[in-house]
Amino acid sequence: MGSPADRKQQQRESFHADDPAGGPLTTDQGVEVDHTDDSLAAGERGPTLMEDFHFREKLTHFDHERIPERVVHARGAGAYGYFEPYESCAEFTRAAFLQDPAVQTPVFVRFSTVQGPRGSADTVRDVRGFATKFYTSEGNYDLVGNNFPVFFIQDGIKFPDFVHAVKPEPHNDIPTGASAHDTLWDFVSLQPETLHAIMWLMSDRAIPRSYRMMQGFGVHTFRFVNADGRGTFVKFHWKPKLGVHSLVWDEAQECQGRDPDFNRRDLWDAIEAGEYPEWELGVQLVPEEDEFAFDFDLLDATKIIPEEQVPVRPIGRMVLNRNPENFFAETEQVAFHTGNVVPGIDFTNDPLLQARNFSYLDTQLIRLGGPNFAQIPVNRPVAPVRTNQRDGYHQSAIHRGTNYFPNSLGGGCPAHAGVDANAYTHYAERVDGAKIRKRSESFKDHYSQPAMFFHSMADWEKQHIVAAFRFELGKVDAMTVRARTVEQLAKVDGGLASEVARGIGVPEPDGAEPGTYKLASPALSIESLRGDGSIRTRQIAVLVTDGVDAEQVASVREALAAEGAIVEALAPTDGTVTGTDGASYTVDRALPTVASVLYDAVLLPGGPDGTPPAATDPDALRFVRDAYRHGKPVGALGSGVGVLSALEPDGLRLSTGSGHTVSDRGVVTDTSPGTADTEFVRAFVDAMAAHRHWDRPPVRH
Ligand code: HDD
Repeated sequence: MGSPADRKQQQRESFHADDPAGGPLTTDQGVEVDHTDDSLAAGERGPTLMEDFHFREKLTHFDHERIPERVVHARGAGAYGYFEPYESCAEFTRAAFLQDPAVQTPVFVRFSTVQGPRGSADTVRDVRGFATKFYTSEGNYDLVGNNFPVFFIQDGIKFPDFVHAVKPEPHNDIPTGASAHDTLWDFVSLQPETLHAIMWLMSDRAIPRSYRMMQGFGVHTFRFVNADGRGTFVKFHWKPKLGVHSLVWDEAQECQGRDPDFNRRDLWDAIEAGEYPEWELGVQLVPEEDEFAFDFDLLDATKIIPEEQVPVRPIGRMVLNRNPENFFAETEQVAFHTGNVVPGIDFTNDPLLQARNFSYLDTQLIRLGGPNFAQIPVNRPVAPVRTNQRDGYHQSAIHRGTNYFPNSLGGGCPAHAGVDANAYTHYAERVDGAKIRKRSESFKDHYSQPAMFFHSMADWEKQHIVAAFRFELGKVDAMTVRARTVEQLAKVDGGLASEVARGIGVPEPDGAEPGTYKLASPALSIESLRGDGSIRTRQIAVLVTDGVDAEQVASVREALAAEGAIVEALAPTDGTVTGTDGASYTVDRALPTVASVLYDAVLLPGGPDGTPPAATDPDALRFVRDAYRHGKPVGALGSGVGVLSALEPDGLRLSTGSGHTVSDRGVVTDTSPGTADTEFVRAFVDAMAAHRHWDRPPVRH
């Protein structure tokens, strides 16, 4: 304790509401209660009495335990951690938390999906929120971003329209957590400014493997302001140390049933295990004089600045190392607001950002029930707060003294900060214009960047995008909407439009041209974002049964664990299996309680009697087939290799060298009996580092 990063933790601890002395149950008024299992009644079988104040208080409190969920981003998971800059950014910004590499700033981050309600599944196709609250020495700074760098609309006045369109349809509240329905695509087909974000939504970015493995973006162009008052345009990027990895659509859908908490659990477990997720903060900086140097408008949130044009400069790193102690108190009640800025960070006239600066404060008032939500522990700055704001619902402070400015009776306190102090000063941007309700012409190219995105994808990414469009539009009942969307896609890329059209029963567009923007931005492909190449925290399933070569399992398990992977032994039932040497081997989980979609790779050990241990168990066979179909690494040793013949209907043509390791498109085998050698382990680790193997026939995702 004592480092700047601990300040938030110390503050939180002062709010802990547990009674170390362990006294008896009481009412809210502190009256001790001896019995809470039966209500007070007139006779053993008689009616409940009104005077049972304990019953009434208990039920009343319970009835009020829920607050309105967020209108968007309702489902989320959060964690605390810290941020530290690599070096001083004083040249560009005076923000205190970006000055000194020795100073850590506490943070709270909440990741979320957008469309679904609080109880919806994690692995839906959706944007992910990536909101960071920096508890800086100069007050709270919120970077309320997403895992896409672009948004669906250009002006916040359209936000209610967009959200109404994507949310479940009003008559039947269907679908939950999904965009594959008529109203969203109706909106998209009529509103081409959505197309760039839609391309991201149809890509694998919309089904992240883990919150720990996705990028984050501030989306808007913001403004850094240095101590001399000089402004620099800035775009924020978070880059995960573990690289960017995604699920396969078929797998994501199954995951929704097998473990609706897949991403939430993954974040929680990693932090509990001390595998702290880490991101690098990068900035794209554009001098003010270059405001018009681009063929798009910097104020348009449907555009990126290609990294090849303005490189991302790493300025610091963030580590999440502490789970919340109470989901409701912290993750549910955290209140983000784009308007929470600190000296040195300012806005631009991006009309989406301007609207957000209104909306977030407004939403917290209804969601958290009044104007005092900044007093909730998770929202409290660690910087001192001195205001003349008073009273209101849920006021928890007992203010004393004067409550107005200027005053003499309170000694003039709180006084204005001095001019040379660290007060927030708004950037003195010159503004001159007629009042007008009109979109700037510079916002009107809606096709070049979606085309650039598509052209920047690897072939497998393009295939996934086509499949996603076919899936989504295939769920749309109105054929007019399907056809109109394809017409829009034709303006992005004729080939894409034709391929989608062929899958959804609408005519291929006439004379569709390939996209006009031929430039590619390789940095957009997941291929370029593999991280440090490690397999840390990847989950490997080892399928075991009685007769398994226990020594082999133990050695390979140790080797993989040394690489930071999490290895679990799965068997048809819980308990133990008996290994070849007669010793018992502990099972981590019973197969019926898990599924391949919850793991990153599967390993089939051998048994000396020639019987592949997994060969006879239908759950195990399904497990292996699913892993293979989803492009995951499959390893097999000794007689375990025999199980892979079950994959022949899925297109596997197994080439096994005798007695040495063969690695082919993520299938790693070694038929020799006995302990796995280092060559096998290395090949399996490499196959896992690649995450998925898209070149397997047939691809059905
Ligand atoms: Fe928003 C929540 C991100 C546009 C209005 N938004 C919310 C959250 C994230 C974002 C991550 C969840 C915060 C949390 O975890 O509590 N929103 C974005 C991004 C946008 C964006 C990256 C575009 C660049 N949002 C946007 C617009 C508006 C809103 C244009 C309204 C004009 N957003 C809200 C909101 C929410 C919200 C209604 C719901 C709950 C909340 O704010 O606290 O005010």
